[in-house]
Amino acid sequence: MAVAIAIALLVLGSIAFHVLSPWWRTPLASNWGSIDSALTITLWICAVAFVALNLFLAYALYRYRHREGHRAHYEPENTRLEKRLTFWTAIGIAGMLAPGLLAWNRFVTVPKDAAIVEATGQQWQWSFRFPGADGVLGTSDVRHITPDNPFGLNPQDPYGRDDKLIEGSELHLPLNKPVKMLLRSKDVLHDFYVPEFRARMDLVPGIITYFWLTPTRPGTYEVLCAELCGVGHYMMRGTVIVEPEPAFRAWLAKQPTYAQPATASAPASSEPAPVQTPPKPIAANQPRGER
Ligand SMILES: [Cu+2]
Repeated sequence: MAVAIAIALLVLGSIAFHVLSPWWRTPLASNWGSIDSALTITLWICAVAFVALNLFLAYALYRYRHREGHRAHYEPENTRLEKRLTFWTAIGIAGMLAPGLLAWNRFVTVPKDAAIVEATGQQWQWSFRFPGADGVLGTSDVRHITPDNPFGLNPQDPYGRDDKLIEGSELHLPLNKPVKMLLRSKDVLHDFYVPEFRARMDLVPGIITYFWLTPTRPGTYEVLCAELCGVGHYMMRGTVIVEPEPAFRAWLAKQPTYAQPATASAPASSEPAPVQTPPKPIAANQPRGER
């Protein structure tokens, strides 16, 4: 009886926590309302299953408790019950998968007029690149990375000459304009995640992954790395500022290009770019206790 009451209280407590919890989704700042819908549908299906199954469990514990003179009867198979359980489980799982598949299909189908931005991850900071006037990003490869060429742009590729390079981890995006995010990693797996955009994607060394979004709310949002990528993972953060297009254009015009780096006129021993100082590079697979 105590267990049945505990299970019932667990259900009531979970519902109360859901209603009273301050931990809600941040206000949506992109076009990905369909991802919110998929999350909400999944939550409701799981909630109905959780409440119904646990209350049934509590009821069965009480109803079929041990009593003198009562004897359980043996029923190892019940085809009708199994068919009904299989049917409703299939409906529930299909209901959770279908909205996600629809949202995913749109997520990777980039509109033709989308602008291009590249985000590069490394232990443990973000950098960004925009194509220049030609609208094409130059090719890049980790083999080209040197202290003078941290983005690893191909020096022979004319398309890369006018690329805008943003080494600090502050990205600006124009409001209400679709943008295709290309994602590249220099070292290990990272994950580009802006909670307000709902959108996220892994950065995988050796390939370029992508998704697209349209920012719909001006503001300043945090870029997080959502993939455990080593001891400095927690501080691999950036900022994305969504602003009207004229302000964005003005900001972009001030950014250095590959052919004309910002530090070209500064003394050679100038301070490094004002990015967060990461802890000493330590291999991602090094045990945590070693530090
Ligand atoms: Cu990371």
